[in-house]
Amino acid sequence: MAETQVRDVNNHVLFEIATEVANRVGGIYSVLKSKAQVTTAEYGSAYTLLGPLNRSSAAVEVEELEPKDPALVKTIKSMNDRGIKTMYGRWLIDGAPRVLLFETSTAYGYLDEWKGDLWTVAGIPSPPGDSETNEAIVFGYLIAWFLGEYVFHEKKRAVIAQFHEWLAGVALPLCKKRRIDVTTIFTTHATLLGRYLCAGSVDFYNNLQYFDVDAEAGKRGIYHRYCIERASTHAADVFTTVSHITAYESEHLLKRKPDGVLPNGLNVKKFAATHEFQNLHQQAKVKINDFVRGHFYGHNDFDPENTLYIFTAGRYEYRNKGVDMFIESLARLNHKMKSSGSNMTVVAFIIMPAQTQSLTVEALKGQAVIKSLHDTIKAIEENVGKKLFERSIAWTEGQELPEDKDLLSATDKIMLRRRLFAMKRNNLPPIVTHNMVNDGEDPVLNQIRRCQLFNHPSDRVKVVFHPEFLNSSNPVLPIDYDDFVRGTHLGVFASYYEPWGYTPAECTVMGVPSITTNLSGFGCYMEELIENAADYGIYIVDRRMKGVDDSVNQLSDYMFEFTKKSKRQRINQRNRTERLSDLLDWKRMGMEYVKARQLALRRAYPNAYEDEEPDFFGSHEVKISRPLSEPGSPRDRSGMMTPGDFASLQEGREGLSTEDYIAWKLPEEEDTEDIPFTLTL
Ligand code: G6P
Ligand code: 1S3
Repeated sequence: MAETQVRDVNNHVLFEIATEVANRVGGIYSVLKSKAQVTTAEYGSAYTLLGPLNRSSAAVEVEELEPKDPALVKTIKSMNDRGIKTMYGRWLIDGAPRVLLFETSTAYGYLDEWKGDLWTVAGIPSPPGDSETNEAIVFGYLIAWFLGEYVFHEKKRAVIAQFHEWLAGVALPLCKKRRIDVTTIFTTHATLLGRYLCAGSVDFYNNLQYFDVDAEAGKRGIYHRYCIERASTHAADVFTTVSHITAYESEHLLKRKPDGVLPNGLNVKKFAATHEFQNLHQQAKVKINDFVRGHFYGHNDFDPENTLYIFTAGRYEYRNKGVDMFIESLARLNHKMKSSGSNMTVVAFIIMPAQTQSLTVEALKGQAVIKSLHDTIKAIEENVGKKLFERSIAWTEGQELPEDKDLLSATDKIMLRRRLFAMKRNNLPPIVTHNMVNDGEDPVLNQIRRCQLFNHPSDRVKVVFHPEFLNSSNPVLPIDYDDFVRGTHLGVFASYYEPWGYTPAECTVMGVPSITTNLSGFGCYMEELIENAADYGIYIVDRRMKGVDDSVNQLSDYMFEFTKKSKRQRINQRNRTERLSDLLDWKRMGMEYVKARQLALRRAYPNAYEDEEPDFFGSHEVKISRPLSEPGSPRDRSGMMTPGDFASLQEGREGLSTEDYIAWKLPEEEDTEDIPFTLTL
């Protein structure tokens, strides 16, 4: 908490601190990268992201610059003079935010001293041998050092430091103990204990309030990490998370009620006309068709026109990301499609990186066989065309017309026979594209085995497990993730533990329908916003109130109904899905970040607001894009009194609700078929 009241709160400086700045690891990278444009639009050069330096990714993503802010120049110089290496520059993404990256290895000489200090000032233990925690400690001490020096040199402007996740959180208790004159926000994107508990087989959501958190953390060997997370939570002036479901979890596992929810947005790029994104779907689908033809060589007895591509993707967290439920539902879908005599085929992709050795020979062979067939047919096509042309120009009246049987030469026929025989195979098309390090124990493969989804010709549901992230230079499935998503028909994310869930949100902005659950932040958010969400391509499986078996049935029913749609219906639905993208745009979602920052300033510098009406949203700078739905005075919403009074987590309210945040007016529709809602601006 800040001590002085003289800092300029209107003209403040913002630092955002995370371990994934210009360094792709997971979801936080997506948050920072997609949000950069709106944040730089608001702050310009007063916004800097702070992170650890990963030289290989920074070399690609960052262009070095000389800092201009005098306080920044002095602070960096002082740290450099004491041996800390840094890189300052422009992150080469939309918005081009400034980044300052610290080479943590240059500070490891202080590690033991800092570990001792952390124990003394915050009572946080740090056992030897946990390199991830060591890294968090070194990074945290560097950030506290940086902030302390920065506010020493910058005496006029207020400083907000927003920290993402426990890995970046060590500086929070340090800022508090050292009384560094900054105001702080801690945003957690999951809780450590939540992730661990859910990955086991506990009934997590029904027992949240009963867990003995210290004991559970101890049993899992993460007590010291949990201490860092909990200290970060409690030391921050403002504590936030990404969804209401994670807010509820944080309240019980981290023992602080979040002050607000900052849902994740996306940097939405709208096309001038809807047919443009529909055309992109078609183009990307052709690339997936090519892969499928190769992968299923010798078994291409299903028509691409009647084939649907369904996929799930994400970090390999088998139970948390709902892959167990997805596979079981595919088996039930297969049964339903077979017994109803469906003429459709579903190819279900699982894109999740696991430990692999290499691509399989069989996967490579499939693509090679089809490529040879393509090349041969192209050569035959040219030969036939040439012959047909020669015969035609030599033709005179009274002669026989050129006959197709004379056009194929013996050599052409032999070449073609060779290619056809090369496509004979005695095995079924493989499930997995790579050699797995642990094939026999891999949970995804074992579940597929248990459900007997073996790509048999009679199966209407085929499965392809691609245990590596996609990229366009892959010889088997050469396509980038975004293009792949566009080319599919449906994304399925049956998560059990999912604080937000970017994957279905990404589907939505690309106009691809998706199925998610009411245990994911995104699912709850959309359910709250849209009536009859399924019409708009947002299907939500109930994993909260239903038993597992019923949830699996609901998921397979959704997929089965989807297979019955005509092409026309699919095209219409994609149009509607794509229109929802406005809901997920940072231009709107970013408002919650604005509110959190305002709250942080008010808590640290109450005197600066003494003469103002408690206009929490800062009416001078910030435009409110929509009215709030619930009445109540601004004071009720300001969150200035106690943590938890802000936003939806208010005393006496039952369950989780997003209505305090989002008050979208449902439409007076011009065309009810096509326009799901209009936004009240
Ligand atoms: C887009 C394209 C159409 C194509 C359709 C296929 O809408 O603009 O030309 O026919 O996709 O849809 P489907 O759901 O069968 O992949
Ligand atoms: C977390 O990443 P995860 O996949 O471990 O943060 C993401 C960004 O906020 C979020 O979308 C996701 O649900 C969380 O789980």
